[in-house]
Amino acid sequence: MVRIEFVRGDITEQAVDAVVNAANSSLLGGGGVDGAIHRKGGPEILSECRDLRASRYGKGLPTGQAVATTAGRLPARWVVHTVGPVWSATEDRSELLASCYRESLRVADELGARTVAFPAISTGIYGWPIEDGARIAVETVRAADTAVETVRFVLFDERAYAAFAEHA
Ligand code: AR6
Repeated sequence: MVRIEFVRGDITEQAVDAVVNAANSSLLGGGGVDGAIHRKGGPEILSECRDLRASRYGKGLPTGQAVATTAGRLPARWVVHTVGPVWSATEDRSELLASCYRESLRVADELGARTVAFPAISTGIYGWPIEDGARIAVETVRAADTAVETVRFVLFDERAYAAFAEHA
């Protein structure tokens, strides 16, 4: 079973095998976690993302899927980019959010990663309510069939930390 940790902090500072990026389909950067990862990781990550767009993902990375690059100047070895769903009050997109966690762990398994740090995917710019986002994140990771030994949820503020810690 995966060991789950909750910490308050910045995902770009995590010395783990892989950090997960809450990206968008373009893979070409944005704000929030995505902006921080590209800013601190440097241009190498973006260059690999451009290559992915030119090869496997001409139309962009679909929501709920994940793909890896190296991590440039970050302390981690790899970045796993995943695209969370935008929150909708009228449509249940929970399965797509769960898929982000599952697919990121599947990619981490392919890389041979043993420690993976996740942000609270979709709960920032994409507007997902933090309590629900936290529940889906923890339940999905707990149920995942993976060789990853430790998953660290890295929460940026106290409210997000409290929402995740509910599920400890
Ligand atoms: N470390 C950990 N968590 C963070 C950090 C950080 N450095 N920065 C923000 N958070 P978001 P999304 C928290 O907006 O909702 C981008 O433009 C934040 O408080 O990064 O999936 C992409 O390109 C929130 O709880 O991701 C997409 O267009 C959580 O991380 C879009 O935003 C996720 O917030 C993706 O939106």
